[in-house]
This record gives sequence, structure tokens and C-alpha cells, in this order.
Amino acid sequence: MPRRFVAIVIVVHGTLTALAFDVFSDAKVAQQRMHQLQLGYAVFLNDHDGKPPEDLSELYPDYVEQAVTFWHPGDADPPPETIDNAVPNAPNSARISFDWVLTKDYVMDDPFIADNTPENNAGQFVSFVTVDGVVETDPPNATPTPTRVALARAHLRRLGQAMLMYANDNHERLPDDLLRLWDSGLLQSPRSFWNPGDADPLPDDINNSEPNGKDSARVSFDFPAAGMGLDEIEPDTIVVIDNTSDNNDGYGVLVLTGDWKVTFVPDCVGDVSGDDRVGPGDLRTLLRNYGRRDSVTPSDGDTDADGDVDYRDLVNVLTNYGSSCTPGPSGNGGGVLPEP
Ligand SMILES: [Ca+2]
Ligand SMILES: [Ca+2]
Ligand SMILES: [Ca+2]
Ligand SMILES: [Ca+2]
Repeated sequence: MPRRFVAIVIVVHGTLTALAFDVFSDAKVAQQRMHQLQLGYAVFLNDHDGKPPEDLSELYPDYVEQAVTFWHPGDADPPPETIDNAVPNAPNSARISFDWVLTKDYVMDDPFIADNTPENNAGQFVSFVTVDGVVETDPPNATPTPTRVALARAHLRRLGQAMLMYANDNHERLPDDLLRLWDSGLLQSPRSFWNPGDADPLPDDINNSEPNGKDSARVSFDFPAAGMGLDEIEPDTIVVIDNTSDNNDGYGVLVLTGDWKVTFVPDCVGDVSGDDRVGPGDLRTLLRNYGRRDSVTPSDGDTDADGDVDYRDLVNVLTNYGSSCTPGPSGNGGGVLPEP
């Protein structure tokens, strides 16, 4: 390749990377603002006996203090100076950048606030916040934050909440199949059944429970506690689990346990590089990223996949330093298990 051409490619690539960075950082600000708006709306409902505002501009300024909170920094419309209407994209509107999906019969995984156009994000995607406060994008995985594993954790927690609601209506027993959470209408978004790190695509619908099947309630997760009574479930009972560590780049599985918390169980505790050994390379990577909390993954040294590289990760590497993990009979059981 001629040298001049290489230089041009590098400049163009650099410009594209800078543009992508602007889009992501604007989207992140917008996602935080959507959260603030959702919170303001919730406080409004609480102050008005559950009666929603007649016009969303009523949220300003008592429930959402700053007009700019209603605005996406990537929106071509100028930022509002006050909020006095709720006409989509109108100046000083509560809907200048975001749509509010206000219905009477919310389910927890329904969208609540969304970008009113992908143009807010250079035409590439739409962000939305669900009723239960999870940030998603359409198409999925369009932004680095939240990470795939953070979303998978949120989806597992949501499956747990839906299960408890199901049990409440069904003699204190969990459903005999994840599919019941869909059929009963407790969940209405196929995303809830999916780990965004799964190579299987996001289901369009949920209509079966074949492991890894198309449109399956078990596209990503197994449900070992199917049909159990709540009284049989111990805090360490495995309720729902990734059906393969490949859902998390081969680093381990996420588990929803009977205390209704989600934990990451690594295949090989402290292995950052993915070679089933813990050694100098793993420590180097971890130290390079130490203190980061932004879209880190196990390959950056976030050994417990909780979204940061901190002393817990360092302890995981140091306590297993020099050891190697041999895959167990299941193919994903290392010799070492994490501290609870
Ligand atoms: Ca707009
Ligand atoms: Ca799968
Ligand atoms: Ca390693
Ligand atoms: Ca961590």
C-alpha cells in the first residue's frame, strides 16, 4: 500500500473513531437524563395519588429542575430554555428529544422513555429506558454502556421478579417453564429472556422453550428451579443460569440464586486473558485498567464482571496467581470457585 494512502486511511479512521466517541458520549448523557425524567415522573405520581400529569411540561420545574434534562445533546433542535409545552420537537418542549410511552397497563420490561428519533444518535440507534429502569438500545448492544454483562444481570434480576409475581398468583410455586412468564403477560419484551452476549440473536417473539432455539424463552438461560415451591428455595439455590459461558465471552456464567441476587461465576477465577492460567499477563492487564468503571469486561481485568476493575479483582488474581484451571466435567468448572 503506498504510504500516502496509509496516512489517509489513518486520518479517516481517526475521524470516524472521534465521531463514534461523540455519539456514544452524547447517548450516555441522554440515557442519564432519561433516568432523571423517569424519577421526576415517579415522584410526581407519588405526590398526586398516582394521577399522571395532564401535560408533561407540568414536571418542570418542581419535579425536573432543569429544562436541559429534557434534551438529548445530539438533537439538532436547540436546547430548551424553559419547558412550556409537550409537542414533539417543538422549542421548549418536554418532548423536544424524547418520546414518553405512557400507558395504563405497564409491564416492567415495557419502554417508558425513548429517543424520538435515531437522528439524536447520528441515525444509528435509539436508546430507551424501561419501566423498571433498564437502559437498552435498538438495535441491541449499540452503545458500550451498559455493557452486555450489565444488561444480562438486569434481565436475570427481572426474570426473578417476574417469577416471584407469578408465584404470588400460583400457590407460591415458581412456573414450570420460563415460557409461562411470557404467556402470563408478566413480561412482554423478548429481551428479558436474552443475554446480550449470546451469539443467538435477540428473539422477535417468545413462543417455545427449546434451549438456544429461535424465539425461545431459553434462548440464553436454563431454569433449574422450574416448578419449585418458594419454601423449597434456599439462598444458594440456582434459580436461573446462563446455559453456556460463551454468553459472556467464555469467561463464566451469570447465576440468579435463591436470594434473588445475580452473581458471576468465572470458569477460571483471576484469568483475564482467557488461557485458563493466572499469571503475569493477567496482572499486567488488570493493573493497566485498575480503577476503571466504564464499560469494562472480564478481558480488561473485571474478573467478577460487576462493571469495575477494583481490589476484589486484584484479590482474585493474586490469590490464584501461578495456578491453572482445568475444565471440569461440565466443561465450565474451574478448580477454584469465587468467595461468596
Ligand atoms: Ca428533537
Ligand atoms: Ca444461546
Ligand atoms: Ca491468563
Ligand atoms: Ca470487578
